[in-house]
Amino acid sequence: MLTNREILEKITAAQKEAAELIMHAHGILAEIKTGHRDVVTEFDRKVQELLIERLSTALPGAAFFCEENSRRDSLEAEHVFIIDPIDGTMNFVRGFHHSAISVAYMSRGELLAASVYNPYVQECFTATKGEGAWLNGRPISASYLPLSESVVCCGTSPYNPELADSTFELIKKAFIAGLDIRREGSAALDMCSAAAGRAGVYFEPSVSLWDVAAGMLIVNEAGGRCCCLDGSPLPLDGRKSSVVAGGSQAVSDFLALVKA
Ligand code: 2AM
Ligand code: CA
Repeated sequence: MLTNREILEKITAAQKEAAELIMHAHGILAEIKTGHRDVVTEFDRKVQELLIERLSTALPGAAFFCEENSRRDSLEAEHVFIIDPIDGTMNFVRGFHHSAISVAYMSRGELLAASVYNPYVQECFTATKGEGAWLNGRPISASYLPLSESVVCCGTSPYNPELADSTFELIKKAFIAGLDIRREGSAALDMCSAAAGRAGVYFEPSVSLWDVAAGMLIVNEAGGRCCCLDGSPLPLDGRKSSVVAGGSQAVSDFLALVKA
């Protein structure tokens, strides 16, 4: 049986191999999934296939819960990998160079190892349960600052434009209450910015489990807090949810702002 650290090593090795597909991608064609803002490319599928292949070899019989098509196994399996092969697909398609490969390992409903790798700047955010969170092997911690001294990362949940009014109202409130806002386009990397204390808070009104599963463990292990916009725990059963993550003071300030 592999330890959580050993599983993390298998994940990061597979991510770094798959990152070559992203870095050498050319002729990127976006195919529409649920709507014109929700797209996929052949590279999303190739990265996912490579990760499934490598991680199945590392942990035979493991289940997979992935963003792209085919694999949505049970999240209650003893060994399950939650994969977003390219988080920030629109950034990837448009050449913004801000996307990540996000992989979480969960066993019996508990997140135990996680890695988010941004190949453009070679930043690898990792965590194992109870052991801490790291950026390229160095420990990271969430911010201790209040919202008033925080940069706030936000997401706009582009696949749900019906949420736009409430989202932009909240973004305006956060801009006024905090230092400034950022909208960078990858939920997984926004979670890691919160874990590393770059952003005091990240929030988005609707995300999928594969967008944030790895980031959840990384934020928690960095001493931060993550929850839904109403303060309830983030679901791990595959439902979409809202998300708030960051340093505990800034998150509680932000939750008060949501209610105000
Ligand atoms: P993707 O790039 O893998 O598709 C952008 O707001 C971020 O949130 C990206 O990480 C994107 O993932 C994801 N995302 C955007 N809109 C979403 C929605 N309505 N529901 C779930 N995830 C969403
Ligand atoms: Ca995603």
